[in-house]
Amino acid sequence: MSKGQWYPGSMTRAVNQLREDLKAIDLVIELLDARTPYSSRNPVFSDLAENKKHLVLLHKADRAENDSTEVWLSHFRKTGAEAMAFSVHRKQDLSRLMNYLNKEESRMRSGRFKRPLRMIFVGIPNVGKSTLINLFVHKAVTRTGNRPGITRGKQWIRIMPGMELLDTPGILMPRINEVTSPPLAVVGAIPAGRVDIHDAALWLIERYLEKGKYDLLINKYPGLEAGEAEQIFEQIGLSQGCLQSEGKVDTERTAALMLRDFQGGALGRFTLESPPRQG
Ligand SMILES: Nc1nc2c(ncn2[C@@H]2O[C@H](COP(=O)(O)OP(=O)(O)OP(=O)(O)O)[C@@H](O)[C@H]2O)c(=O)[nH]1
Ligand SMILES: [Mg+2]
Repeated sequence: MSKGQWYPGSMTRAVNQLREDLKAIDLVIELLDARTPYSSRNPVFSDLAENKKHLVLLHKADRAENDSTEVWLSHFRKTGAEAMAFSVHRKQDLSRLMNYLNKEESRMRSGRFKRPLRMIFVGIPNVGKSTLINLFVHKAVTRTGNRPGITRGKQWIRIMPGMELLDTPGILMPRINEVTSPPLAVVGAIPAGRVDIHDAALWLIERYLEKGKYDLLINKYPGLEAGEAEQIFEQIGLSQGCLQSEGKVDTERTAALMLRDFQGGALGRFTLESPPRQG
């Protein structure tokens, strides 16, 4: 098995679990990382969520570039999906989401079944599922008891009258291949042990060069001179003191530092991929 693959067993288990959970769900809120919407999407999921009301949230939008997020939103809307940018750090995003949920809730109320709108957050690791659930838990009116038909141990959180959220997120494994693994490693969606983080860090430097945003790297790592990605990487290792005992640059430590800096926002707002061109 190549370094980047997930264990197929856990993937199958996760998918089966999600299929079970979805039976009770009216609205699926799919979280994608706004910096890498393509790679943070799992195509298996689209099949599972067929026939369900479905909202795409481009999450952590405070870390992505606004104009790129707009391009991604219109891309999703062209494919017929409902999509919204979101950040837990922006009050107006929460209001927009609440407005959307209220509309859905009143549709349920006036519909045939007259029951609460039930929803779930789904997404790949580290995309922000728990943070969003917690945000709603704080707003929650009550925690409701277990309901039949749902895996034992799970609870519905009544976040508003007529609106219930499953307290356990749907976890999707990202699909990992040559295209998706660098951005997924950069945003922290796959554990360092499963990818070559040196490759991911070089890939990241290339993206900054390609977009003419080298100044964002210099901001964080002063004194960097121009060069190829590998040379820049070496300079970062040297200047940040990521060295082995013989004074050589410690590749693993340098790469880990860069990914940490990116994930912590120290390398600025940056979108890692663009939507496929429409023909
Ligand atoms: N900048 C930014 N960071 C966020 C946002 N939402 C969540 N995060 C951060 O993203 C990291 C991961 O969030 P979690 O909520 O733990 O993600 P998760 O999807 O539950 O992750 P797993 O449980 O590993 O699957 C945390 O450090 C959060 O603080 C956001 O809107 N903006
Ligand atoms: Mg979580």
